[in-house]
Amino acid sequence: MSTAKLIIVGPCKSGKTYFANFLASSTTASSGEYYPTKGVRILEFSSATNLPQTGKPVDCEIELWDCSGDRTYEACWPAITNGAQGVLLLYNQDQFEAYEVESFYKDFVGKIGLKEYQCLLIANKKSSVQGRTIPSPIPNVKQIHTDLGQDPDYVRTEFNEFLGRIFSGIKNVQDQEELGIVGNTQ
Ligand SMILES: Nc1nc2c(ncn2[C@@H]2O[C@H](COP(=O)(O)OP(=O)(O)O)[C@@H](O)[C@H]2O)c(=O)[nH]1
Ligand SMILES: [Mg+2]
Repeated sequence: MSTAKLIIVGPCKSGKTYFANFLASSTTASSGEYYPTKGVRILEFSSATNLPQTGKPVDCEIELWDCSGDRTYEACWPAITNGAQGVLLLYNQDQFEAYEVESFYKDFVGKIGLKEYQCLLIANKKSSVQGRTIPSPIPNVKQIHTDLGQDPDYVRTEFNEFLGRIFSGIKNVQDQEELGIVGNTQ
């Protein structure tokens, strides 16, 4: 069983906690009330994916850190990002500022040296209005347009593909380390 630490972050009230709950349990319930996340909340769940190159199935254990986008908690961000292997950067496609998304990218992806493939941009929609296609605020980073009410299966499929890319990256690093150890002992 492989394990990964992922973070979900983005502007406040975009639907991160709702989205995280869906990923962790595949059920969603909204009372209509907004309960801001205080700092961070960690969800643990398992999932299955396939490695992109080989198609090899992988059972994975996910630690999903649902991080508040409120800058009040900014001092905690280095502790939250420490050791993360992937970031879901979620924003509300009906109400967002591109500079805010860029700034989360810098703080959560750039600062800890993650590669572009380790981030998934999620242009989320939680209202019943017609969806739009938004150009990615961060070039070279994959973006998906989501509406959990309309197409939860699409979200699950894209998330599993993201996991495949993350676990493939983790495996490559492990293989390199093992080669290094073997190389050093010869
Ligand atoms: N019906 C519905 N409500 C949503 C959806 N996403 C978020 N909400 C509601 O919008 C509010 C803010 O969502 P939340 O996930 O707490 O935002 P966060 O601050 O980004 O974590 C909450 O009242 C949620 O229940 C959605 O896809 N459908
Ligand atoms: Mg939240």
